[in-house]
Amino acid sequence: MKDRLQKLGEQARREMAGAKSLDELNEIRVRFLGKKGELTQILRGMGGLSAEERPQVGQVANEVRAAIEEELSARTASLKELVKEQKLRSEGIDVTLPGTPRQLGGIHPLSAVLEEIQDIFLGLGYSIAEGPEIETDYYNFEALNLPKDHPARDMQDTFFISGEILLRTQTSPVQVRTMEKTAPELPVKIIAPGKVYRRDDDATHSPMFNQVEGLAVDRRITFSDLKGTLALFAREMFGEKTKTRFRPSYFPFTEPSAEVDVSCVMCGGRGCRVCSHTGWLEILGSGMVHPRVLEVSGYNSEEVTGFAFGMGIERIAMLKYGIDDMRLLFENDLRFLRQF
Ligand code: 2NM
Repeated sequence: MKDRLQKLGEQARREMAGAKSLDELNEIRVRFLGKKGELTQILRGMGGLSAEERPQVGQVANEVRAAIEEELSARTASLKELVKEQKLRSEGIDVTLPGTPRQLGGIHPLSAVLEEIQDIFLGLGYSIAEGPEIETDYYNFEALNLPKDHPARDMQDTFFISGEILLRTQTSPVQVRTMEKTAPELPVKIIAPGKVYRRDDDATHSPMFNQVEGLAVDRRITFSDLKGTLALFAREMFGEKTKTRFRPSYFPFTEPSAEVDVSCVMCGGRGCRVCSHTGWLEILGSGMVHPRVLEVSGYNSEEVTGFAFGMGIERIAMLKYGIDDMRLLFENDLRFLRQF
């Protein structure tokens, strides 16, 4: 019996040492040490032994059990270590692998042009002013020297919400609101960027577009200040060689008024398709603020003068980048946008 026990112990330890996994090890443990295990079976048979033999066999059985258990815990520890190592290896990060490329977005050409315009005027000491897109008839028209039924209202076909409420057709109402708030303090030097709305829709007109209007009000502001400011703007925006040309025009809120052209950005003034072979491109409207506009905004037009101008951002972007259809700027077609 002692012999059988010893052989059993050796066999159990050999099998345990060869176990390839914790599951297999557990299966071996059950087979040898479990309730129905072989060691237990032998111990049950001890009833038939003599009183002399029993303690001796019992001692051997305990030694065999202890030896098996020792091997079991040693093998359990080494298998756990193995599992941990495998896990670490499979979850490890190879820092030498190339990264996942990310799609980078870009600045929309309209935003790029708007930011450029803002930077130029911020550099000249102007502040940025904003106001509501839903306006009153008063701020959009009346305060700008456009009384009801004035024929010049036809210049901007307007979206009315009700008799007195409308979508602003220009950002000039922001200028009036700012002057009202500032008067009688001086100076006022602001640009007003933002969306405006007109009932227009073709390749060069959209019912919604973006404008930047500028305003400088102080004592002794002259038309020379207007010309110098806008000539500088044109050079910074379109390049050092850009020439400017001022043509007489009409706006109800300025007197005198002038349209400003720049030498063609495409051909440099020699004449091409973009400038209709004139060598010039119209970029903005401007003028000296009408005394009536200054008065309703809280200034004494005998002491205070000012100049103002307005331009469409989409038009500037189209000229700068050679875009022939304004709608491309609003369609979010990546094949178009990726070109900038
Ligand atoms: C333009 C052209 C000329 C303009 C006038 C004013 C205000 F409020 F001071 F009267 N703001 N903007 C103005 C003048 C706008 O856009 C083509």
